[in-house]
Amino acid sequence: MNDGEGTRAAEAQGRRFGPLGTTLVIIPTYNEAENIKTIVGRVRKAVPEAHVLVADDNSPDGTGKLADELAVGDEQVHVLHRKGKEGLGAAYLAGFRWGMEHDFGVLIEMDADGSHQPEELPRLLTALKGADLVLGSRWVPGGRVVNWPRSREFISRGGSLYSRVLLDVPIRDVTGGYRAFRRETLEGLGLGEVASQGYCFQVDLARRAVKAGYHVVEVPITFVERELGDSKMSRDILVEALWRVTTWGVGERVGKILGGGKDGPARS
Ligand SMILES: Nc1nc2c(ncn2[C@@H]2O[C@H](COP(=O)(O)OP(=O)(O)O)[C@@H](O)[C@H]2O)c(=O)[nH]1
Ligand SMILES: [Mg+2]
Repeated sequence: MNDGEGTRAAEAQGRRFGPLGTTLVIIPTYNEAENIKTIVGRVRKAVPEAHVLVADDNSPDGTGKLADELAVGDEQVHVLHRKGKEGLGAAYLAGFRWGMEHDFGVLIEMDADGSHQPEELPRLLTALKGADLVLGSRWVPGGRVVNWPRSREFISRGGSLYSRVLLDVPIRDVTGGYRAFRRETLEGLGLGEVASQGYCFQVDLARRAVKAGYHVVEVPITFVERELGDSKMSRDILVEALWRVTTWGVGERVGKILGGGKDGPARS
C-alpha cells in the first residue's frame, strides 16, 4: 500500500488522526563504529527537524564514545548508554521509554548500518499522518533488497510468511525493522509484557498492533545490505524467533478453540 492509499484507507475507516508531534529516530547499536557517524549525519540531513537517539549496548569497538562526540556538537543528538549486550528488543524498549519520557510524538526504529535509508524517512512520516503504525516493507510491490545473499532473503521471506500465516496478521514484511510509531500506538501495545529479545521483537510488536486494532500501513522501501561492519544475526536469534512465533500461534489457536471461536477484544 502506498502513502496515498494508506491515508485514503484510513479516511474510509472514518478515522481521524491527530498531528504527529516531534520525531525521535532511535538507532540501536552494537559495534557500529564504522557506521555511526554516517548514519546520524544522513538522518540529520534527510529530516532536519527530527532528533536522534543512539541506544548503545556498551559496544567494545567504542561506538558509544563516537556517538557522545556527535551529541556534544548537536543538541538534537542523544545517547543512551546501556550496560551490555541485551539484544535489539531491550535496546528499543529502553529507547521508546526515553522518547516517551521526553515527550516525542513519533518514534522511529532504524538500523545503524545503512540498510534503512534515512532518505526514505519522509515517505514513512507522510504515511503516518493517516496511520497508527507504518512499516517500511521489502515485500510489497515497489519494495526491494539490494546486495542480499539468497540465503538471507530466503530466511526473511520465510520468516514473514510463517508469521503471517501462523499469527494471522495481514502484513507482508512482518520482521522488518524500519518503522514509524505514533506515541499513542506504543502506549497501547502493552510494552511492559514484551519479552522478545532478538529480531522476533519486530514480529511481536507487529502482531500486538494488529490484535489491538491499530491501522497499520506498509510503505515500500529499498533495503540495502550493510557495506561495513558485521551482522549480529545469529542462530540463537533465529531459534528464539521460531520458538516464540510458534508458541504465540499455537497459543492463539488453542485459545480460540477453548473460547468457542470468539476473537479477542478489538479496539473500537
Ligand atoms: N543496542 C543493541 N543493538 C543491536 C543489538 N543487536 C543488533 N543491534 C543493532 O541492530 C541493528 C540491526 O542489526 P544487524 O546486525 O544489522 O542485523 P541484520 O541487518 O539483520 O544483519 C544494527 O544497528 C545493530 O547494531 C544488541 O544486542 N543491542
Ligand atoms: Mg543490518
